Amino acid sequence: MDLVKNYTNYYEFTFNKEDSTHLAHKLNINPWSVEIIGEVENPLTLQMEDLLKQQAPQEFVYRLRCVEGWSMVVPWIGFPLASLLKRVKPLSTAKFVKFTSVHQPETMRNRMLEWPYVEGLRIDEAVHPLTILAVGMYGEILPNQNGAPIRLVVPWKYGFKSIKAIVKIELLKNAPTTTWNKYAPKEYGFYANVNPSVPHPRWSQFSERQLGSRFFSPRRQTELFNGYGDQVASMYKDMDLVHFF
Ligand SMILES: Nc1nc2c(c(=O)[nH]1)N[C@H]1C(S)=C(S)[C@@H](COP(=O)(O)O)O[C@H]1N2
Ligand SMILES: [Mo]
Repeated sequence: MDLVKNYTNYYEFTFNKEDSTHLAHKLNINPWSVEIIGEVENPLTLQMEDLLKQQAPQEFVYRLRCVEGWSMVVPWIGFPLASLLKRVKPLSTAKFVKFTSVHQPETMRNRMLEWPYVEGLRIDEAVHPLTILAVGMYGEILPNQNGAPIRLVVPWKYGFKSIKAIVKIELLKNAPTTTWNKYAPKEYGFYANVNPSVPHPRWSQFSERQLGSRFFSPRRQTELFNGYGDQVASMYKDMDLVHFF
Protein backbone atom coordinates (compact mmCIF):
# COMPACT_ATOMS: atom_id res chain seq x y z
CA MET A 1 0.00 0.00 0.00
CA ASP A 2 2.84 2.38 0.81
CA LEU A 3 4.05 1.91 -2.71
CA VAL A 4 0.73 2.69 -4.36
CA LYS A 5 0.43 5.76 -2.12
CA ASN A 6 3.92 7.08 -2.74
CA TYR A 7 4.43 6.39 -6.41
CA THR A 8 1.72 8.38 -8.12
CA ASN A 9 1.27 10.35 -11.30
CA TYR A 10 -0.52 13.61 -10.55
CA TYR A 11 0.76 16.10 -13.08
CA GLU A 12 -1.30 19.05 -11.85
CA PHE A 13 1.06 19.01 -8.85
CA THR A 14 4.38 17.69 -10.12
CA PHE A 15 6.26 15.38 -12.47
CA ASN A 16 7.74 13.63 -9.48
CA LYS A 17 6.00 10.44 -8.35
CA GLU A 18 6.98 10.89 -4.69
CA ASP A 19 6.28 14.60 -4.28
CA SER A 20 2.60 14.32 -5.16
CA THR A 21 2.05 12.62 -1.80
CA HIS A 22 2.66 15.78 0.21
CA LEU A 23 1.65 18.29 -2.46
CA ALA A 24 -1.78 16.71 -2.92
CA HIS A 25 -2.44 17.01 0.81
CA LYS A 26 -3.14 20.68 0.18
CA LEU A 27 -6.03 19.83 -2.11
CA ASN A 28 -9.32 20.92 -0.64
CA ILE A 29 -11.76 18.02 -1.00
CA ASN A 30 -14.39 19.03 1.51
CA PRO A 31 -17.05 19.91 0.44
CA TRP A 32 -17.08 18.11 -2.90
CA SER A 33 -19.78 17.67 -5.49
CA VAL A 34 -19.99 15.94 -8.86
CA GLU A 35 -22.06 17.39 -11.67
CA ILE A 36 -23.55 14.95 -14.19
CA ILE A 37 -24.93 16.73 -17.24
CA GLY A 38 -25.29 16.68 -21.01
CA GLU A 39 -27.30 14.18 -23.04
CA VAL A 40 -29.33 12.95 -20.07
CA GLU A 41 -32.94 13.07 -19.01
CA ASN A 42 -32.18 13.83 -15.42
CA PRO A 43 -29.08 16.03 -14.88
CA LEU A 44 -27.79 15.99 -11.32
CA THR A 45 -25.33 17.65 -9.00
CA LEU A 46 -24.52 15.28 -6.18
CA GLN A 47 -22.81 16.14 -2.93
CA MET A 48 -20.16 13.56 -2.16
CA GLU A 49 -22.00 12.38 1.00
CA ASP A 50 -25.21 11.77 -0.94
CA LEU A 51 -23.41 10.06 -3.75
CA LEU A 52 -21.77 7.66 -1.28
CA LYS A 53 -25.04 6.92 0.48
CA GLN A 54 -26.63 5.82 -2.76
CA GLN A 55 -23.89 3.42 -3.78
CA ALA A 56 -22.83 0.22 -2.07
CA PRO A 57 -19.04 0.19 -2.23
CA GLN A 58 -17.35 -3.08 -3.18
CA GLU A 59 -13.75 -4.15 -3.63
CA PHE A 60 -12.30 -4.47 -7.12
CA VAL A 61 -8.78 -5.85 -7.43
CA TYR A 62 -7.35 -4.64 -10.73
CA ARG A 63 -4.00 -4.43 -12.41
CA LEU A 64 -3.08 -0.83 -13.28
CA ARG A 65 -0.76 -0.52 -16.30
CA CYS A 66 0.76 2.89 -16.91
CA VAL A 67 1.68 3.91 -20.43
CA GLU A 68 5.21 4.51 -19.08
CA GLY A 69 5.74 0.76 -18.69
CA TRP A 70 5.12 -0.03 -15.02
CA SER A 71 2.21 -1.84 -13.44
CA MET A 72 0.80 -2.70 -10.05
CA VAL A 73 -2.14 -4.49 -8.54
CA VAL A 74 -4.53 -2.27 -6.58
CA PRO A 75 -7.52 -3.32 -4.44
CA TRP A 76 -9.86 -0.40 -5.10
CA ILE A 77 -13.06 0.34 -3.20
CA GLY A 78 -15.79 1.71 -5.40
CA PHE A 79 -18.83 1.02 -7.51
CA PRO A 80 -19.57 0.62 -11.21
CA LEU A 81 -19.85 3.91 -13.10
CA ALA A 82 -22.90 2.38 -14.78
CA SER A 83 -24.86 2.43 -11.53
CA LEU A 84 -24.33 6.19 -11.21
CA LEU A 85 -25.09 6.88 -14.88
CA LYS A 86 -28.36 4.97 -14.56
CA ARG A 87 -29.59 7.67 -12.18
CA VAL A 88 -29.27 10.45 -14.76
CA LYS A 89 -31.00 8.40 -17.47
CA PRO A 90 -28.71 8.80 -20.50
CA LEU A 91 -30.51 9.70 -23.74
CA SER A 92 -29.98 7.59 -26.85
CA THR A 93 -27.93 10.51 -28.22
CA ALA A 94 -25.28 10.02 -25.50
CA LYS A 95 -22.37 8.35 -27.32
CA PHE A 96 -19.38 9.49 -25.25
CA VAL A 97 -18.64 10.47 -21.67
CA LYS A 98 -16.29 13.29 -20.73
CA PHE A 99 -14.72 13.48 -17.27
CA THR A 100 -13.17 16.62 -15.80
CA SER A 101 -10.85 16.83 -12.80
CA VAL A 102 -10.91 19.59 -10.26
CA HIS A 103 -8.63 22.54 -10.88
CA GLN A 104 -7.40 24.39 -7.80
CA PRO A 105 -4.67 26.67 -9.19
CA GLU A 106 -3.50 27.71 -5.70
CA THR A 107 -2.26 24.19 -5.03
CA MET A 108 -1.93 22.73 -8.52
CA ARG A 109 1.12 24.59 -9.65
CA ASN A 110 2.69 22.43 -12.31
CA ARG A 111 2.25 24.17 -15.66
CA MET A 112 3.03 21.21 -17.87
CA LEU A 113 -0.38 20.68 -19.47
CA GLU A 114 -3.56 22.64 -19.83
CA TRP A 115 -5.74 22.11 -16.75
CA PRO A 116 -8.25 20.90 -15.84
CA TYR A 117 -7.29 17.32 -16.72
CA VAL A 118 -9.92 15.86 -19.04
CA GLU A 119 -10.56 12.28 -20.10
CA GLY A 120 -13.21 10.45 -22.07
CA LEU A 121 -14.74 7.09 -22.86
CA ARG A 122 -17.17 5.75 -25.38
CA ILE A 123 -20.57 5.14 -23.76
CA ASP A 124 -20.31 1.33 -24.00
CA GLU A 125 -16.91 1.50 -22.29
CA ALA A 126 -18.30 3.80 -19.61
CA VAL A 127 -21.16 1.46 -18.71
CA HIS A 128 -19.02 -1.69 -18.90
CA PRO A 129 -19.15 -3.50 -15.53
CA LEU A 130 -15.33 -3.34 -15.15
CA THR A 131 -15.39 0.47 -15.26
CA ILE A 132 -15.63 1.82 -11.75
CA LEU A 133 -15.51 5.03 -9.76
CA ALA A 134 -13.15 4.46 -6.85
CA VAL A 135 -13.50 6.21 -3.50
CA GLY A 136 -11.02 4.08 -1.58
CA MET A 137 -8.25 1.51 -1.78
CA TYR A 138 -6.91 -1.12 0.60
CA GLY A 139 -10.10 -0.81 2.62
CA GLU A 140 -9.44 2.85 3.37
CA ILE A 141 -10.53 6.23 2.05
CA LEU A 142 -8.67 7.18 -1.13
CA PRO A 143 -5.52 9.22 -0.37
CA ASN A 144 -5.50 12.65 -2.05
CA GLN A 145 -2.56 11.74 -4.26
CA ASN A 146 -4.44 8.73 -5.61
CA GLY A 147 -7.38 10.85 -6.72
CA ALA A 148 -9.59 11.60 -3.72
CA PRO A 149 -12.39 11.91 -3.22
CA ILE A 150 -13.48 10.13 -6.39
CA ARG A 151 -11.64 8.86 -9.47
CA LEU A 152 -12.23 6.69 -12.48
CA VAL A 153 -10.60 3.26 -12.90
CA VAL A 154 -10.66 1.58 -16.33
CA PRO A 155 -8.46 -1.49 -15.91
CA TRP A 156 -7.99 -2.48 -19.56
CA LYS A 157 -6.70 0.96 -20.57
CA TYR A 158 -3.44 2.75 -19.81
CA GLY A 159 -3.43 4.50 -16.45
CA PHE A 160 -3.83 8.01 -17.83
CA LYS A 161 -7.47 7.25 -18.70
CA SER A 162 -8.18 6.67 -14.99
CA ILE A 163 -8.75 10.33 -14.16
CA LYS A 164 -8.50 11.58 -10.58
CA ALA A 165 -10.54 14.04 -8.48
CA ILE A 166 -13.59 14.15 -10.74
CA VAL A 167 -15.95 17.14 -10.49
CA LYS A 168 -17.86 16.83 -13.74
CA ILE A 169 -19.22 13.99 -15.89
CA GLU A 170 -20.77 15.02 -19.22
CA LEU A 171 -22.60 12.76 -21.63
CA LEU A 172 -21.93 13.88 -25.18
CA LYS A 173 -22.89 13.22 -28.78
CA ASN A 174 -19.27 13.45 -29.96
CA ALA A 175 -15.90 12.37 -28.63
CA PRO A 176 -14.40 14.95 -26.26
CA THR A 177 -10.90 16.38 -26.65
CA THR A 178 -8.80 14.80 -23.91
CA THR A 179 -5.73 16.15 -22.15
CA TRP A 180 -3.00 13.71 -23.24
CA ASN A 181 -4.39 13.19 -26.71
CA LYS A 182 -4.39 16.94 -27.29
CA TYR A 183 -0.87 17.32 -25.90
CA ALA A 184 0.69 14.56 -28.04
CA PRO A 185 -1.85 12.93 -30.39
CA LYS A 186 0.69 10.56 -31.93
CA GLU A 187 1.74 9.26 -28.52
CA TYR A 188 -1.52 9.03 -26.60
CA GLY A 189 -4.60 7.82 -28.43
CA PHE A 190 -8.18 8.37 -27.35
CA TYR A 191 -8.74 4.64 -26.82
CA ALA A 192 -5.46 3.90 -25.00
CA ASN A 193 -6.31 0.21 -24.69
CA VAL A 194 -3.34 -1.68 -23.27
CA ASN A 195 -1.75 -3.38 -26.28
CA PRO A 196 1.71 -4.97 -26.28
CA SER A 197 1.87 -4.93 -30.07
CA VAL A 198 1.33 -1.18 -30.47
CA PRO A 199 4.54 0.48 -29.24
CA HIS A 200 4.60 4.01 -27.90
CA PRO A 201 6.61 6.04 -30.45
CA ARG A 202 9.46 6.33 -27.95
CA TRP A 203 9.40 2.89 -26.27
CA SER A 204 8.03 -0.62 -26.55
CA GLN A 205 4.87 -1.67 -24.71
CA PHE A 206 5.76 -5.34 -24.90
CA SER A 207 6.50 -5.81 -21.21
CA GLU A 208 6.11 -4.03 -17.90
CA ARG A 209 7.98 -3.53 -14.64
CA GLN A 210 5.85 -4.88 -11.80
CA LEU A 211 5.95 -2.57 -8.81
CA GLY A 212 5.45 -3.96 -5.37
CA SER A 213 6.10 -7.60 -6.05
CA ARG A 214 7.72 -8.97 -2.95
CA PHE A 215 10.70 -10.63 -4.51
CA PHE A 216 12.76 -9.70 -7.48
CA SER A 217 10.57 -10.62 -10.40
CA PRO A 218 11.26 -10.47 -14.10
CA ARG A 219 9.37 -8.03 -16.28
CA ARG A 220 5.88 -9.22 -16.99
CA GLN A 221 4.75 -9.63 -20.56
CA THR A 222 2.04 -7.06 -21.14
CA GLU A 223 -1.27 -8.58 -22.18
CA LEU A 224 -3.72 -7.22 -24.72
CA PHE A 225 -6.41 -5.25 -22.84
CA ASN A 226 -4.22 -5.69 -19.75
CA GLY A 227 -5.51 -9.26 -19.44
CA TYR A 228 -9.19 -8.27 -19.41
CA GLY A 229 -9.78 -9.26 -23.06
CA ASP A 230 -12.35 -11.95 -22.29
CA GLN A 231 -14.57 -9.26 -20.88
CA VAL A 232 -13.88 -6.30 -23.16
CA ALA A 233 -12.58 -7.51 -26.55
CA SER A 234 -16.09 -7.77 -28.02
CA MET A 235 -16.47 -3.98 -27.81
CA TYR A 236 -13.63 -3.61 -30.32
CA LYS A 237 -14.25 -6.58 -32.60
CA ASP A 238 -14.53 -4.63 -35.84
CA MET A 239 -11.91 -2.03 -34.97
CA ASP A 240 -8.34 -1.72 -36.17
CA LEU A 241 -6.55 -1.45 -32.82
CA VAL A 242 -3.41 -0.09 -34.46
CA HIS A 243 -5.25 2.79 -36.07
CA PHE A 244 -7.48 3.39 -33.03
CA PHE A 245 -4.68 3.07 -30.47
N1 LIG B 1 -6.28 14.37 -12.70
C1 LIG B 1 -5.33 13.49 -12.97
N2 LIG B 1 -5.65 12.20 -13.11
C2 LIG B 1 -4.69 11.28 -13.42
C3 LIG B 1 -3.34 11.69 -13.62
C4 LIG B 1 -3.03 13.06 -13.46
O1 LIG B 1 -1.87 13.50 -13.61
N3 LIG B 1 -4.03 13.93 -13.13
N4 LIG B 1 -2.38 10.74 -13.95
C5 LIG B 1 -2.88 9.53 -14.63
C6 LIG B 1 -1.83 8.54 -14.82
S1 LIG B 1 -0.68 8.86 -16.00
C7 LIG B 1 -1.84 7.33 -14.15
S2 LIG B 1 -0.72 6.12 -14.51
C8 LIG B 1 -2.79 7.10 -13.04
C9 LIG B 1 -2.00 6.77 -11.80
O2 LIG B 1 -2.82 6.46 -10.72
P1 LIG B 1 -2.14 6.36 -9.27
O3 LIG B 1 -1.25 7.55 -9.14
O4 LIG B 1 -3.26 6.32 -8.28
O5 LIG B 1 -1.35 5.06 -9.28
O6 LIG B 1 -3.63 8.21 -12.77
C10 LIG B 1 -4.09 8.92 -13.91
N5 LIG B 1 -5.04 9.95 -13.52
MO1 LIG C 1 0.36 6.86 -16.44
